[in-house]
Amino acid sequence: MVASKTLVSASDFYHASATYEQLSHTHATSLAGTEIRVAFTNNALVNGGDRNVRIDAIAIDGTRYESEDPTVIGTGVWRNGGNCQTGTWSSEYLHCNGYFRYPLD
Ligand SMILES: [Ca+2]
Ligand SMILES: [Ca+2]
Repeated sequence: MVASKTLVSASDFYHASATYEQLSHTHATSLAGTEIRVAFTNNALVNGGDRNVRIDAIAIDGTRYESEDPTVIGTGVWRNGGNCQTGTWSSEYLHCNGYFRYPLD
């Protein structure tokens, strides 16, 4: 089963400050699965600034999953001066369109 929900729009999260914003979503139905993905879909250069997103962690039913956990796969993480790549980078940042894939246990 695939379920998706847009939590923020581009205008919501373009912050100059370094504060975190807590976002929440309650799904209308019960979900089951082995992973959850949080995607960054509007990467851009805006007035010379690079739009990125930092995700500290997600929490599902009280269980916290850190983005930098070595089991989390990131598909839009800038690495070693190259392009955004897929891997287990222990990063909280998505620099390009992509997603974090959190394994659920
Ligand atoms: Ca974290
Ligand atoms: Ca970017």
